[in-house]
Amino acid sequence: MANNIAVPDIGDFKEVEVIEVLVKPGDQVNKNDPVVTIESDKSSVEIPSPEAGKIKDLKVKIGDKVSEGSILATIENGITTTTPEKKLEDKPKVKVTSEKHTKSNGNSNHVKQVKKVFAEPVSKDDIDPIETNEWIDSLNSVIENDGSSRASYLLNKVINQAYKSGLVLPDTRTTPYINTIPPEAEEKSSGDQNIEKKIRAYIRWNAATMVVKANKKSSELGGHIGTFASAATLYDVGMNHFWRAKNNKFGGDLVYFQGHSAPGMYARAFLEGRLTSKQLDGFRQEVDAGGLSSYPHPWLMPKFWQFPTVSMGLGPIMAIYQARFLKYLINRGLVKDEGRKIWVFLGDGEMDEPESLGAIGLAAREKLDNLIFVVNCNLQRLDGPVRGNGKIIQELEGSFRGSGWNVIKVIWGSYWDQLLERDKSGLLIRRMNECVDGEYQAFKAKGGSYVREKFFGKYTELKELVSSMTDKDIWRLNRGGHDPHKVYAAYHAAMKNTGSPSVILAKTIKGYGMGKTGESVNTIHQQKKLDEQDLLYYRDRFKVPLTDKQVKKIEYYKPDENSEEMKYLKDRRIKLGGFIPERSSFAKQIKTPPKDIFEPFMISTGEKEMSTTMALVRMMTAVLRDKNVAPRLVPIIPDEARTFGMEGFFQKIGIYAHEGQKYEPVDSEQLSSYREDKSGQVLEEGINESGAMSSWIAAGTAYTNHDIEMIPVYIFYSMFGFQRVGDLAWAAGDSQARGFLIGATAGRTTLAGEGLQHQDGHSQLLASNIPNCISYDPTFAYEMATIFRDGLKRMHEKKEKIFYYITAMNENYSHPEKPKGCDEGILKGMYLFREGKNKGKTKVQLMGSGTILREVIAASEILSKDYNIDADIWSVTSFNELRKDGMETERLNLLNPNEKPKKSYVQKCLEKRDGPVIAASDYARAFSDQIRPYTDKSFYSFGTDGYGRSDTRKNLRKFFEVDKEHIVAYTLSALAKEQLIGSDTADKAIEKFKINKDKVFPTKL
Ligand SMILES: Cc1ncc(C[n+]2csc(CCOP(=O)(O)OP(=O)(O)O)c2C)c(N)n1
Ligand SMILES: [Mg+2]
Repeated sequence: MANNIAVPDIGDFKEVEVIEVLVKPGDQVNKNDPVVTIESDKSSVEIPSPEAGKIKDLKVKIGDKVSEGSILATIENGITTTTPEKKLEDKPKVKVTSEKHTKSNGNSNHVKQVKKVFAEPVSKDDIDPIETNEWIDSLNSVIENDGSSRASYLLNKVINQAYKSGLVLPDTRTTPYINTIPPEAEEKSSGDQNIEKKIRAYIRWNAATMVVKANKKSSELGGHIGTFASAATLYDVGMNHFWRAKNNKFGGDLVYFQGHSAPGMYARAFLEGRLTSKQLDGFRQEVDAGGLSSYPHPWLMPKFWQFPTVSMGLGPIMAIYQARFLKYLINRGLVKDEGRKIWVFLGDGEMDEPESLGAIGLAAREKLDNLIFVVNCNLQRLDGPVRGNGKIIQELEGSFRGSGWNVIKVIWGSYWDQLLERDKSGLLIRRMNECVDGEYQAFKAKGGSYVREKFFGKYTELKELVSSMTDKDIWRLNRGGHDPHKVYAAYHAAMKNTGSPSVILAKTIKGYGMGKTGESVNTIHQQKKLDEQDLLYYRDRFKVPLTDKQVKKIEYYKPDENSEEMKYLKDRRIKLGGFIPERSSFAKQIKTPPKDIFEPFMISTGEKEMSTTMALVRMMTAVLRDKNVAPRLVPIIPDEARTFGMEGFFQKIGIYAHEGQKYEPVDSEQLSSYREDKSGQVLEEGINESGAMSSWIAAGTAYTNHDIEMIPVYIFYSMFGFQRVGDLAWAAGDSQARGFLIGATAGRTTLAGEGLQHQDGHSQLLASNIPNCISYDPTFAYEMATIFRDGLKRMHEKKEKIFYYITAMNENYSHPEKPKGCDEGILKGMYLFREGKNKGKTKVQLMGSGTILREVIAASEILSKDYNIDADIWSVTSFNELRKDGMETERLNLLNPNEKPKKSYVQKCLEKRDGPVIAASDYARAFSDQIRPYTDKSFYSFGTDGYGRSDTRKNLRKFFEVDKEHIVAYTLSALAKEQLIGSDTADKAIEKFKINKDKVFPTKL
């Protein structure tokens, strides 16, 4: 028996056109296979078959109008429901993730049994200290007898009861200013501390000397010494014990190194034998081959660095989305879950960047337990203290705990343990709590007696506590971030934490070990010189086995290959799978989808109007039918799917949600219902361009970080693209990310009715500044299709180191058939769209890009009809690409004065053509002006310089003088100036079109 396939609930839409029929009688279809595509004036959506079976009859053809309930086809061997009311049940049951959940908010640290509660000092607010102690004793006894979980449970119960009784509870965002992990709960390292100490000393030495040496060569060169000096232990413990490299058995942990600690990474790679002393000598001298890049730049050292981090704040947000993307790949079944971690090293000053903290909520919400932040809290940034009057560690603890992170504070080193143990009154912790960072900084710059007086000296009991210690002993009281035991325990706890991301807040000293010249002083950040005395001090401080003579010659130190240090260092890395950092890719290419997928876009749309955005979305839908490409496509949208007509993707491929969908969506009856799924494909980022861009970078670099080629397509309001996230786009270029950025609603007059903050007249210019960004501003669907397919081929099949920026518009118009032989021109940046064929008439070359090409075409018709002017019309798909070709050709010619000059592509196109060039776009004039030098013809640019404003498209084009009337008038004026026609004709046209000569130039309005 045959059943009907009918149009389900499609919301408010009626009489929607069928634009594709995807089945024919006799076809065998599976449930959910698309049957037809329908398109409203904004979006297209596929209608899936509600059951498996054989198509019997087709009831519609292309061009038919359908509404809810219209019969599309009949199908045999199944039961059809015309409305997808059972859809929710049809779907695989939403699985609530089985990710093990532990309490967050700082309660989830994997520490062993906590044995004691630290005492509090007697307070004047305590009206009954005996009673207070009874409570504390009770707690201690529960911890001892029943364990920490039971103690937490009881406390939570008591707190909840207190809330119910209406008590105002103390702010618990922060914990006391002591280590999160008590000494008795620390996991001990199995490493040989003596050897590790020596290795660390050599790395410190080499990192400092490479900076000093570079600076000796030229004061323009140098680098940073103080930062790595403060972070050396944090890195070394990771390198010796935790970070697993990528190899054929394991995908590798990903480590984001703090940008200006790069010398430390080079210094280690030198000991590992991966870099030579000659290469170290070339630090920051990158112009000739063999030098080392100033900071982590994959573009400059593509086999070494993985992540560009030195623009502060980008590392943390990119890393969060990296961790999220790894979970996405796992949940979509594209990579194995191997327990890989993403480690991120950050400065405490860097945490002031809004981007640094901006996405920590997402990390907690998505339960990114594969993510570990290490914030090096040396209390200083470039100019001075990060929080002189406060405590950065406490502040960050509050922010991260409040967001649901697992916070591990590593404040005090082991030498403090016994003091804390002996501090029965709690006064030491009180003193630790009350000192501010400005004081802590000074304590480490001014010596042991200063600390005795200013820190311990405040309370007699504390002075007493350290009375048997010498000033040297007091000076030796170390900070947590310099104590390998404490760091090891923290890393270990972070590695074991599940259900939430972890942050380690490690207290260190900037310029550690540099003595009076550097340690903890405000000027250390920029110190790149060390004189002989400083170097001798540094050598002695870390016991580097170099003679005075060697120190004076600023030699590197590398122990004998057979030394225990070298064997140990290499052995550790072998055990951890290889070296870090290292950048490689074993990803397979993706075969470009066949041309016929794009054929529907090469023919005229006839009367039917659509926008280039709709055309692109249809292309993506078509590509999703290609089995090779479909799983690799990553559509990324910042809360604008409906704006761009992409809501059809919700049902088709689902929205990624790590916990699936725990609710029945309000629109569950509808075809484009909001479907979240654990294996969903769309990254719906919400109103969050920086996050969306970070997702795009993660997906665009999956070929190296996860050895799988992905095709991210990020669609956004073009105004909120490069202008908003320009620095991330720059980092994407550096990272060699591959994929498409789609600036939708582009153009200053195309996005009508929105206004100054929305109308983009310069994103193309911003894109043009990124060297490996290929950008296009197409007008017609066939141009978009040609560009999109070529992009897929160049990036994902040929693996070129480029990414694409394509502007798309929301203006609906009909699209012509693709003219013959224009593929090359479309891709190079311009082609002859239509030739003026009236021999003998005055000639002009009209150029247009994006939507303004249509004004140009209309202008050419007026010019021909009313003024007998014959225009050749050039569709310029990329002024940016034309300029690149022009620059290169010009340079080549200037370098070869004896040779016959080569011709730029613009010149080749125009040389046999007559008349001046009139170029117009929906962008600032500088966009089309870019090609002015590459033709010897007179050249006039028109564009949309100035702030946008809300109005109709027609009025906006008039205002910016890019409508057909202005193009006609300006063309006539230009021809008059060239003395090709009389100036009266131009003047009369200005009058005829009512062009106000007194109007102020738009940039001034
Ligand atoms: C976006 C950005 N702004 C400014 C800088 C310049 N800069 C480099 S390091 C630095 C200070 C860093 O302090 P912190 O984050 O505390 O790192 P530390 O060196 O103390 O570990 C500044 C301002 C930069 N690299 N990026
Ligand atoms: Mg700092």
